Amino acid sequence: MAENGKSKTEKVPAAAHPLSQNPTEIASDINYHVQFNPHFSPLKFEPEQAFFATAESVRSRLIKQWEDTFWHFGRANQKHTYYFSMEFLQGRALTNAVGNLGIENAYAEALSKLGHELEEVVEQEKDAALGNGGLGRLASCFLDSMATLNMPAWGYGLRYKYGLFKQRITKQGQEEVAEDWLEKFSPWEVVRHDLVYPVRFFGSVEVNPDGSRKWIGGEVVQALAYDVPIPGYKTKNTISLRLWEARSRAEDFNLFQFNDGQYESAALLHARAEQICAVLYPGDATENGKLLRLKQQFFLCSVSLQDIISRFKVQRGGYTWSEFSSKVAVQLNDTHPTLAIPELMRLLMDDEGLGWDEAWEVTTRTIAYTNHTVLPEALEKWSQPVMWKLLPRHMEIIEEIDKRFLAMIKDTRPDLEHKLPSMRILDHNPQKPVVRMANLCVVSAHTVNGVAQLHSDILKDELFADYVSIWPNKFQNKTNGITPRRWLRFCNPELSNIITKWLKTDQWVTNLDLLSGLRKFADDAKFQDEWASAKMANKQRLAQYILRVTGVSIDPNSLFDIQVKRIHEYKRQLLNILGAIYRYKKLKEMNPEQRKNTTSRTIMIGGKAFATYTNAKRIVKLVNDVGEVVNNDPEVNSYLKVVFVPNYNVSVAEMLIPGSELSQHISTAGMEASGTSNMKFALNGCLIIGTLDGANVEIREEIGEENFFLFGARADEVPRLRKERENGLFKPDPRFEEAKQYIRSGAFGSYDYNPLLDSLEGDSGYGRGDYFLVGHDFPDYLDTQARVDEAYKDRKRWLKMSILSTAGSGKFSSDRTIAQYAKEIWNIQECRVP
Ligand code: T68
Repeated sequence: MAENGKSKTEKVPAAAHPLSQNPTEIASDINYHVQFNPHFSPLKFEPEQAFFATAESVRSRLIKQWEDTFWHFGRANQKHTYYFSMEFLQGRALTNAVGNLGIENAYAEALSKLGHELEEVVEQEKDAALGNGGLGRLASCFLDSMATLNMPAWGYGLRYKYGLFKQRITKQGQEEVAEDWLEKFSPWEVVRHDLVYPVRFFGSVEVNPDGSRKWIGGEVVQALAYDVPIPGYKTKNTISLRLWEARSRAEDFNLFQFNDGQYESAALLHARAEQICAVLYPGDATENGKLLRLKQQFFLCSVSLQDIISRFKVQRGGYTWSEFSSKVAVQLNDTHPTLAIPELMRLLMDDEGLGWDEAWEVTTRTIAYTNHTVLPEALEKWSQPVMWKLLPRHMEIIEEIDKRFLAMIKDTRPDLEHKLPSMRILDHNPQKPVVRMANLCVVSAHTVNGVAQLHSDILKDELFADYVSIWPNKFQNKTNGITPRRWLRFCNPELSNIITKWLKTDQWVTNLDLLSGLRKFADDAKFQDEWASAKMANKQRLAQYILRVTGVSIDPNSLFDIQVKRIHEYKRQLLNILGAIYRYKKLKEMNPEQRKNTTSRTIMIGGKAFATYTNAKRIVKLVNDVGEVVNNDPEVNSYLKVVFVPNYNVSVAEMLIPGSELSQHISTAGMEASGTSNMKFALNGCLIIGTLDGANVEIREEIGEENFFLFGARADEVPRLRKERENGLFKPDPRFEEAKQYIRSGAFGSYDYNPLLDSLEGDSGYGRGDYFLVGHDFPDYLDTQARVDEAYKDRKRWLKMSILSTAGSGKFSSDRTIAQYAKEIWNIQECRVP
């Protein structure tokens, strides 16, 4: 490989690989992989076999341009960005790869010559679900944009064996099943056997005679690199997602014990190493779980930094450490990789011999931090005793950073001294001494950013307000974005073709602002008809999918109303389902004539609940129970269906979003940092009902307020409304009481929903009384839904709103986001492979 500039392959030309666009030659290449690179017994050539052979054929095409990118980046020796993330939610790769390479049609034709259909073959791929939700998917969209914009950048993550669990719905509600995405193998990754680094845990700190310090002993595991190619769209640039796997060494296997019949203890170190990358986000309710999670975080940080430093050192012409930050930018995706800060300090001081000041200068100029949440329970705090045990040298360094921060405040900002208890990195609360990771990031990073304007404002005005007065220029906003390739061009070819036809160019795929050119056709009857027929085709496809996975038949002529995201009380799926329950009750009370005047709706809700989050799991159960009753009620089921879409993931999203007409982004204002599915829905011509929260605010600005169904309290009203509720001053709307009472009456079965309903009234895990203000926003929500029903009856008006949603979505391309990070945070330039 070209990594250290010493590869032999540069001189010796590789055998020419047929990079042909000719379907017959591609078919023979696929056949070659079936025959000479077999993974299955020779007689089968089912869609699954076709998938693996096709993916290998595509990967071998990518290898050349991938290697060219390595070489080119190495030679250019420009500054690189490394995106550190515990999560990458890649989804499937085949459609994206052939689409980005522009060989979709050739591969489709080649497969048909072999008796297969590309659409069926791509369905065989398992989603790479190495992430939970928005944060992980954002990282994957960013990689696509970095590659497409020819940025010298790549991603670092972990190669979890089990990604996010598979969700099964049973009579009891959600059941989690391990998702083995590597069960067969991943055809995309390339293992780099030459890239192995040691990572240490536990042990102790030794003081050398010269006073310098060294971390010794403990447990050492090996980190091995697996690279996944990330092709850019219509460019040769193909960057890497480098995923690390933890391994033990052969000598860690105790042969003596094994021969003595002690099989488990013989393999103890092997088993411990394997645990590190066994699962994404292991439950951290137990001490063991916490320790494992911390080990994962440190493992990612330590090995990635070692890898970066070793590359920095071999870069042509020698190096000086003061240059490091002009060659390397590290972006921390939330606080999960915060340990990169003390680890970089340690590597520089203990291994490279730099003094504190020099190491601090290098570290703080290199690292930047993105915050993705203001929810107090999601701001990571690690127990000091656990950290001392696992990472004794890092705790010394963190203590020193904390000490110097205190001294700096005392010296230069005595006015802030009384704020120190909350601003410090170390919280020495005797009951529970912790390290506050967000504070460590804010103190150490050169830039801190939020992910939507409102969120960044809240960071500056509330969460990090005290730091702003010290470092006013440290804080920025970078509104999230989504890749238009996956989220429109490839998932919605029908609409994409119409857009290209009317704009007379497909340049919008890399310049999404061009979509604004659709505005002038918003009233054009012919354009509207084409737009509507694309939507209808997608709705029909979605209806077939829903029938297949749930057994529920839904009417493509009804309004398709979708809410899909992780299940969380702040995202308020409960508000949605209470609205559905109210709608059902009213339909029941109407006579048949009255019902005929209503707008038929299909409400689809999907998402996974964290395995130990009880209220979220109750919400999943409630949606399913309501669906069971409503969908089987012959009196009303042609006017309302309620469907829980099981196992929501990236590929399910690619099916749902193109067929959506209304989507719900209804979090309590101030709580959703940004949201990114709101952008995906709007881009696909779906109207939004939503609160003034996260990126909804900017979406509404871009598409026009008349095209957005706004309701609910504003973020600045929330604290006062919460106080009112706590003090018992809130008077609920009778419709809210009616909906809750209907559940209590047993209309949806005998499951005890009282604890869930109590969270809307009495005490809950979040304090007294409806912390998420479902009751407060309910009447406005119902009234706004009534406006939606009216708007849907006016086909022309609805289509116009839909067109204007797409036309106004240009800003939400992750290409725009990445270009801003590159210019305003990383200071990196394009590096295009010729
Ligand atoms: C999301 N955060 C925000 N966190 O909730 C969302 N994983 O508003 C935003 O659009 C998105 O980030 C991208 O910025 C998450 O998805 C996690 O998944 C998470 C939280 C804690 C630990 C692990």
